[in-house]
Amino acid sequence: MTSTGTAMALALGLIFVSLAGRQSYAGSSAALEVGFYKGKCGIFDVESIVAGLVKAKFFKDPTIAPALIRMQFHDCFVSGCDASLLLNGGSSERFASPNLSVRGYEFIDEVKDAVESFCPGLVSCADIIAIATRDAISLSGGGRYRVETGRRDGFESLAENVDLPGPQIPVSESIAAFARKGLNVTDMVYLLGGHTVGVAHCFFFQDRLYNFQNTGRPDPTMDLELVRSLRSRCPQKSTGNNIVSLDQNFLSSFIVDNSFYQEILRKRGVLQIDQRLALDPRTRDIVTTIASGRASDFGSKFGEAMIKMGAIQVLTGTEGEIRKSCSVIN
Ligand code: HEM
Ligand SMILES: *[C@@H]1O[C@H](CO)[C@@H](O)[C@H](O)[C@H]1NC(C)=O
Ligand SMILES: CC(=O)N[C@H]1CO[C@H](CO)[C@@H](O)[C@@H]1O
Repeated sequence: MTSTGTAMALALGLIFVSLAGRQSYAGSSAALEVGFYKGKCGIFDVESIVAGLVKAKFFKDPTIAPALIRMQFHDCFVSGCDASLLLNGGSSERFASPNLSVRGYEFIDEVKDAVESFCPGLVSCADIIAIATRDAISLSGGGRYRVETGRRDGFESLAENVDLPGPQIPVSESIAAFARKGLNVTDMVYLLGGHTVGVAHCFFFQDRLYNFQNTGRPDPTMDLELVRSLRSRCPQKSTGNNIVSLDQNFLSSFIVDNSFYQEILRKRGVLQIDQRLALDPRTRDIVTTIASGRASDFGSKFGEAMIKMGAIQVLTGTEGEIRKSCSVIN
């Protein structure tokens, strides 16, 4: 935007605010804030309602944490954090191919139903994803960040809009993809630390195990022990539906910590992009720093990066809507 454009937008924003009073916001000029729902649901506290459900779910199934982390990433990277990922329908994001293994939809619906019963029409599905993800990360040992809220839900979900990076992406292209979302290289390296929990299907890395780039050999950047163990989980002629942990330190495959970075420095990254982070001159030093630091330092920096990712192209104020049910536009 030009400086005249900015001045114009600011001026219009001021006029709008002064006409409409403090209740309204001038479209996208409203920002997210910590505790947006505080005091808006009578005697109930929205974040506590969500927290209770996440906790109960987490103790039954800790894999809800990686499911939610990945869900927030996919939602935010495709047309902003507006819960468009949750929309049901033939050509929606939910059915775009890289998304097929995104999990946690039913859980978000469950949380939404609970929140609706306490305070109907108040809380967006996009905020439910953000709050629940923060809680799940905290339960997984990742530290508790001050999640921002005030998002509204989007109206559109089209499978064609999905251009998420694939696991074979070169670092330079990944940097560019994150830059398009306003995230820098450091943010990117921290966010890929999301791979400190969760799993990948063989399908996404099997090319590295047997005939890497038609060499007839495995990817030379992969530790041979790891090649052996991944081959046993992912036989050459299989459909690729088995899963393995993204963090190959088995003591911490469910813990949000910096061990993922230590693993990739040992050539034990499962996805090609993960391994490349430890090798590329643009990201190597950042990886080394995180790997050698204290796990709690990673926790707080990862939280900051999640907050930044959670603000990508959000709808606020009078934009978008508050869906009644997360899978359908009102
Ligand atoms: C260049 C960027 C990225 C690529 C290419 C990528 C790719 C992948 C792939 C291929 C999988 C395996 C999916 C499956 O087999 O079901 C995966 C899983 C996962 N990704 Fe990423 N990812 C990227 C960035 C991120 C970011 C930024 C986050 C979050 C901050 C994230 C969080 C996760 C999590 C938690 C899982 C495990 C999901 C589960 O266990 O259900 N990823 N990713
Ligand atoms: C990237 O962004 C973070 C957080 O906004 C900031 O602290 C950091 O200095 C930036 N790094 C670079 C290399 O620009
Ligand atoms: C194209 C693609 O990524 N498809 C995968 C999506 O997830 C399912 C279920 O995990 C895999 O079986 C597909 O191969």
